[in-house]
Amino acid sequence: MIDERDLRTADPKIADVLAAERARQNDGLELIASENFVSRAILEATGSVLTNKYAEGYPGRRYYGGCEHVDVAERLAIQRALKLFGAEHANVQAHSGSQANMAVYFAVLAPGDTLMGMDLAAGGHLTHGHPLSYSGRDFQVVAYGVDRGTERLDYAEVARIAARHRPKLIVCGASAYSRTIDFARFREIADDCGALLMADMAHIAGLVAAGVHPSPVPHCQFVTTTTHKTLRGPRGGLILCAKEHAKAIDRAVFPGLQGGPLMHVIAAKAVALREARSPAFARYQRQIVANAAHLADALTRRGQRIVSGGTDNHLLLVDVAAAGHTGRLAEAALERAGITVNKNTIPYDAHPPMVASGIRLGTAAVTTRGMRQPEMERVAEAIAGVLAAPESEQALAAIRGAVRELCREFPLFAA
Ligand code: DSN
Repeated sequence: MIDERDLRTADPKIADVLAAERARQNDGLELIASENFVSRAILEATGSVLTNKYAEGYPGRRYYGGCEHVDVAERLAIQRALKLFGAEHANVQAHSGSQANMAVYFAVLAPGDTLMGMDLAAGGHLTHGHPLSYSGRDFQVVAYGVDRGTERLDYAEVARIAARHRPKLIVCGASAYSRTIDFARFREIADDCGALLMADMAHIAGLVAAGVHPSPVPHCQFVTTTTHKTLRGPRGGLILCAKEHAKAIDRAVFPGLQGGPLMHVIAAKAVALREARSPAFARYQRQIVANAAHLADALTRRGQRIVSGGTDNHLLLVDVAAAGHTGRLAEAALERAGITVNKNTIPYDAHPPMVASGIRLGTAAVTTRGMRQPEMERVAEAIAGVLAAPESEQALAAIRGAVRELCREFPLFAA
């Protein structure tokens, strides 16, 4: 028989970690743009007996016996992903967004081929060709950024770079870009230079599912995403592609990159993909965007400079260097006030990423708690207060109190 003791009895130290993290999440303002809080149903699936099961292969074609139940979960996850995003093929096994991206590269590129992606410093992602990631090591990388004046994508410049370097694959999508991405325009650019197109929609997948951001699916041969950001599912990856690439993608994931899929996570992905079809989820996504717009506006009214002047999606970048700070200092001071953000480079940043001139704020997690525009006003007041006195322990303690009060009005967990 299995050890039936609960975690508190079996391993008090780890139980303490869970309890402390639960309290941190409940009492603090979570503004990290890539984080969210999953439903109880998703937590239940993630912490389930499905973690015990090996299922290498795909539904109906496994290398292990006893897969009849996990097959149902994986098939449901696939069907729901296809329906939600209107795609032709879905692979739900990628353990993460990074591995989803890797699978696409391995499916269509050979070492030394040219990959074009958005520069990390301009808002892209490590896996879009950064030299410290596999994507920058195995391929010839060409990067595009944003326009210095508008701090937005300059599609004419992207087209010029693509025409000059003729990449085999262009990656669009970003980790710190607050404006709508024109996927149709990217497809024209890719077609003109003979490239395939991949969108990494990890940040905006929930918005896309709800029709709040244009979908990359009709325009891209490949779309990758994580499932845990605005999509509000378990931590994991997902790949959508055109039928003609289905076999290559499935082979790249397994046996190319991964062994056994995480069936408990796949079951939780299925739950999340079902939740994402509900009218409540669409309302939630609209509120995320309204909250981000309000937060950008409220911070601007309090003298902060927002990169590109605002936001169209769930995130915004605040240029804290404009007020004489570094992102590192701002992140640490906000943390002391109970507000979790991450320092982030801004376009053409003079500082390296570990220092950075900006902070990135996202509204997906606070919107899950039920916060709306009036609360964004209070959040902006708290952030502006911290940035006005980042080294005053007294000011930070007072703001910490106000943050705790706000969070207690919007509890995350039932008592
Ligand atoms: N680490 C994620 C983010 O914070 O944007 C991207 O993978």
